[in-house]
Amino acid sequence: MKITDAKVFVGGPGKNYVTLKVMTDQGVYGLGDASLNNRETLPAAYLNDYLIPNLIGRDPRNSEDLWQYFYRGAYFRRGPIAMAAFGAVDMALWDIKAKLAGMPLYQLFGGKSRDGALVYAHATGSDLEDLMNSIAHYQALGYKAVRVQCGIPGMPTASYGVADKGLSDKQFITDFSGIVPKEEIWDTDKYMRFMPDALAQIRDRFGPDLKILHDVHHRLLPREAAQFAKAVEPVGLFWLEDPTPADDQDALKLLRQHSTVPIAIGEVFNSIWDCKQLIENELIDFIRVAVTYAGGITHVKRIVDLCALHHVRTGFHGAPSHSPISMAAQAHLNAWAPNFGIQEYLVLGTPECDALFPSKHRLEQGMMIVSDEPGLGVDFDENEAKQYSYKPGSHPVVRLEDGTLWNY
Ligand code: KDG
Ligand code: MG
Repeated sequence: MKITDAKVFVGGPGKNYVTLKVMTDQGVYGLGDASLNNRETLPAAYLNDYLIPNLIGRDPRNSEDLWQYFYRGAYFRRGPIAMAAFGAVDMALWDIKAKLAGMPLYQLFGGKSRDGALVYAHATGSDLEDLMNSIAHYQALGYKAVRVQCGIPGMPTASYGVADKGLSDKQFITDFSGIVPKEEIWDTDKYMRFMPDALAQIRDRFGPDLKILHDVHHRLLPREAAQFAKAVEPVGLFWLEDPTPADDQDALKLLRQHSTVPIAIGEVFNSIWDCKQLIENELIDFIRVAVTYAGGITHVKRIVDLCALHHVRTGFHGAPSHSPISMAAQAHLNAWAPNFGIQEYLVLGTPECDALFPSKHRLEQGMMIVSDEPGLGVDFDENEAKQYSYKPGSHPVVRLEDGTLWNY
């Protein structure tokens, strides 16, 4: 069996999805997602210029060897661009393998460990009342877990994860008004004064059963993060995400000495080497990697297995950056993983998105039900894709009030 061709498509409804389609001489094809948010043309170039020319003629069933070939074979390893490109190839090869087996992908990992996978939605409010309404909205839809992000009184611009009034949070991650990022202002003192009490009020309003998550988005220093975690301890968060910059694997030691709040980190990691120390030292409770930027199913499964040895559960990244292809790959991992925790899931199911990526994966009462179709269980309609093309966009850049650059 041989790979005969592979194509990359960039574009989508309101997003620049990077979709890979790998064709074989037996008519079976596989799909992959390399959508590196706001840097989409780069994994597309890596695929077109380096990986695809090296895929043609190879046996698609040897996904492990091909992964090693691209990773070890490239002298300059890792990094989000290369790992997103390998990730897309890897997803496509697993898709082909499971289609050849006539099985849903999770069967190749060891079958299902659960009927449905708990997901969380994003509630957002420009102020606390607005946020309470947003949480109530998701609860009414059946969600059992909600990430809560709130505008901070006195902060000159919106804080992380907060949509402008009237916009859903799907629309704020990428600003398509140009390639030069907008700038936002961050003030740690105002955040530290407001947010712990806001979280306590949310717990009081919604009671003990709602699973509440909060994302600090790397904005606190280690000592501040420890103080914050200690202050929110009585709220009983499901997790506190990215309290410190993710590059520093030692930063969480201080927090761990002061708080037992569950910590989730890793959406920006792209290799097992970025989280090995965090996992082995049991400094985190949830791993946030995604198949999209962390080398696909082969590499993420390796991370999940290491996590299982250290009581770390999965909480894969599922921001709207990812296309339904990587969300499908994660749905299969979630169905299998013995150490599954939760899945971030932002409803991608607009009619345009469903038309571009038809699939039978579905959400029921806040749980993701994996499709039983062979392969990843998601398709890609090339005719639909013709109406979309790449649009430049960016994340905001964050500064302190005095102009100092800060972490987005
Ligand atoms: O592209 C950046 C987003 O993926 C990120 O800001 C989303 O932090 C995020 C989350 O937890 O979903
Ligand atoms: Mg996050």
